[in-house]
Amino acid sequence: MTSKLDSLDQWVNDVAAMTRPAKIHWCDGSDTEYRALVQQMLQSGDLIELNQQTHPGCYLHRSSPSDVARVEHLTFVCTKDEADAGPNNHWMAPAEAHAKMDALFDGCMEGRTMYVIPYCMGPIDSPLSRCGVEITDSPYVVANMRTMTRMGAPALARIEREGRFVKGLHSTGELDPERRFIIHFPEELSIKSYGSGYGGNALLGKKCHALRIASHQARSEGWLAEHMLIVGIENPQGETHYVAAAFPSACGKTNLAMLIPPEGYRKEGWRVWTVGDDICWMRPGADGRLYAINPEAGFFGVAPGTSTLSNPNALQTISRDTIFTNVAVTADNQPWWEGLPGTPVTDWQGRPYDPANGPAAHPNSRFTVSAKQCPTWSPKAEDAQGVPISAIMFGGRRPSLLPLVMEARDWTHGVLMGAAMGSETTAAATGAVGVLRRDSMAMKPFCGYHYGDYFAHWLSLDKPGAKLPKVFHVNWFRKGKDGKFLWPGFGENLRVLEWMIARVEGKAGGVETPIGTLPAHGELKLEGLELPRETLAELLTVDHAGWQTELHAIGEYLDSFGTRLPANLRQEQQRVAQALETPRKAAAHA
Ligand code: GTP
Ligand code: SPV
Ligand code: MN
Repeated sequence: MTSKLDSLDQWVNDVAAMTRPAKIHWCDGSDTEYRALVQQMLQSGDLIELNQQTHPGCYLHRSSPSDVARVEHLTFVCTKDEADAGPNNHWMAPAEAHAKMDALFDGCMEGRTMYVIPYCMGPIDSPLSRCGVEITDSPYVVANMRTMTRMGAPALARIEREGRFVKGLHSTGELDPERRFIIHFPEELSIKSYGSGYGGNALLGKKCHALRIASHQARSEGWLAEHMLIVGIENPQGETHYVAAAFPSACGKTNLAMLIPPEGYRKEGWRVWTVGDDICWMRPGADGRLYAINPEAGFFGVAPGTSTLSNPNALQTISRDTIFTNVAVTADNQPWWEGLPGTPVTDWQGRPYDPANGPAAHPNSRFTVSAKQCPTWSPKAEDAQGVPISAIMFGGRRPSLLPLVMEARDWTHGVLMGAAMGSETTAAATGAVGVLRRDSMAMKPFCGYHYGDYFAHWLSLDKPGAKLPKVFHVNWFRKGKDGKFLWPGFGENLRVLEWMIARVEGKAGGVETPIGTLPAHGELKLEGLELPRETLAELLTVDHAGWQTELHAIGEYLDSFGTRLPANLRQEQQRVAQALETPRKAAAHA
């Protein structure tokens, strides 16, 4: 009998014949292997040792200054039929894309080591997990994949059992932005990435596999692969509700996943459990509820802004055994970024720090760390069955109009809320920052197929027997006339989550408005928070005229998906638009 690994061996041989490495290394994921890789990278300068007294096991990596974020304009989804990729993706014909990439890969590993990384996305024994193999010439990628996935021998054993895995081929190449492509072949379960060593472009298990390829697979298999955090909220009675939240890149997923309750809540006995901070795979269980796993094993989190005030859990998590990418360094060789006390002496490019050159740490500088080091890491995060999801939240950076929180009246309305999501762009991708764009379900850069089909897939989960989560939309980023955030955010967001959970449990009445249900007067607990009455009123106001304009824009946006847009989603948009035309009490808190 031929082994299921034959196809893997065959592929590895084919890739080696094309890239012509000096050596092939099969990664086993062991500590010995990791230590050897680190030593090698310290010697080559790929890693710089940080202060081992204050930050044991911590290293700094400086990427090429032109390679600091995902490159959405160079990211392609190559389906046989162009229409299947949708207007939300860049497309190339598969044959053309293979030819283009193989020309770049030709001989690209000469004189170097080719690493073969078997990995599992999700707990190794979970039926919801999926495996892949990444081939790369970057030891930095290997070190990061070891932290971000279950890499090595157990994954290889599962691949041998299942025979099916996602093939990812990566080479750092010359780091020339003109010769950089991140290419997906969802129908072949394969990825080719050339010319970038950065995060989402190069750690192929993450956005390429766990979102673009997985979303495509999930559609045909009846599940969801989403750009969502997963957090457990335990009340003083010891009951835990799990919530999944889709916020666009650099919009607060890591922060919410590691939330520290305000003092009053802590005294009452509320606790928060981190299950995931970036990606969520969900599937309907036998009881009709959605069960979720975090396919990742680590965090690749935004460094700037991470502080004892904003995210003490993250700060504690990254106090040891962490790889920092593109942060600044202090005089005593500690990692530094904007938001931390102290002063930097060296910026992210290794130059003496000069404010005239911009921030000391790159705005998209990141830390890579094992999730196990997080003080609030949930034991349920390793549960093969996943956690049941009680509520789904959507949210983005909306400086105006969008209230602090609103609840969808049913699943269809919730899908509309997700589809209509907008947010100001951030430094997580190259391009302009602070521009409002639609980012449906926070998946604009990650949905591996036509958004119209994706919305239809979401709607299709609402079938007899389904016990779907309640859907909410939140906005932590509403600004006042002075340009400052109206809502304090961070730990205080638990107040909003408590209301949501009360709604799930049928313990809060809410106020119905045309755009959804908002907290009724007094339902948001604000004890211990100095929030002026007028600010709260502003956060919970429904501006009818503004919303009419918004609904019109949402309608136009939905129409851009053409005939694949599900008719009932457009009808839902019309229902809300019509409800807004009926004069009503303008504000929940008037
Ligand atoms: P990716 O890893 O890029 O997918 O992003 P993420 O969603 O995990 O981003 P993260 O949590 O690291 O977001 C960081 C940014 O959001 C920082 O600029 C934070 O200051 C800001 N942020 C997070 N939570 C809040 C909040 O409640 N209020 C406000 N105003 N800002 C917040
Ligand atoms: C994001 O940009 O949403 C990230 C970072 O989480 S990356 O892995 O680079 O995609
Ligand atoms: Mn992300």
